Amino acid sequence: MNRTDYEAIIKPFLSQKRYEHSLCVCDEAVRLAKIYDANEQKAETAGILHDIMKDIPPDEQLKMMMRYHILLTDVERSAQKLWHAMLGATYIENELHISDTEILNAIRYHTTGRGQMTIMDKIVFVADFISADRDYDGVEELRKAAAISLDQAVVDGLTFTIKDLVQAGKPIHPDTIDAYNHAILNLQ
Ligand code: DGI
Ligand code: FE
Ligand code: FE
Ligand code: FE
Repeated sequence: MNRTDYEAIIKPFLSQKRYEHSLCVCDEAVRLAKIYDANEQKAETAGILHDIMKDIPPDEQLKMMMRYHILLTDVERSAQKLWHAMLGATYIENELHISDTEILNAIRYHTTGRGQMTIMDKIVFVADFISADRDYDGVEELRKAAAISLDQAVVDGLTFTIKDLVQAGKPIHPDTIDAYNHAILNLQ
């Protein structure tokens, strides 16, 4: 399957806006893969598919996760925004028959990150932050960071997310903390 096939697969699942976001993340992931010497084809596939489950209503996402026997921790159950990443990776493995663990993990961890992130994890994580459709305070700084150091951009993205979550009084997933600690220690 190629990019055109995946575009047709995700289209019915997503709003126009989310569809365009997915294409932008795909483009950005391929661009980063070129700069940082990673597998461009895998970056393309992971980028385009990363949010495939994002627009499924939460109650339906829960039902699907039960069907796939995905068990949720208390933090995961409370953080609905994490579901589409866990479910997305499982859906892609089971229904699209993608078995490449680099692609599956990059999708699985695109929202939280994780300790010991692979180059593909980092590429999709950062591409999701700096894709052309993104327009938040600080995005230009993050784009500049990503042009210089992928690891710095991962730290900056995680810092952004963690600050936001703390400010909003929301729980922080252990993978997010683990990702932050590993990424910070990596820089030093
Ligand atoms: O799906 P996207 O909107 O493109 O982006 P995403 O999958 O990175 O989701 C971002 C959201 O996920 C944002 O609202 C913050 C939330 N999030 C990320 N890490 C954590 C988290 N929420 C909780 N509760 N805990 C986390 O560790
Ligand atoms: Fe997402
Ligand atoms: Fe660890
Ligand atoms: Fe996204």
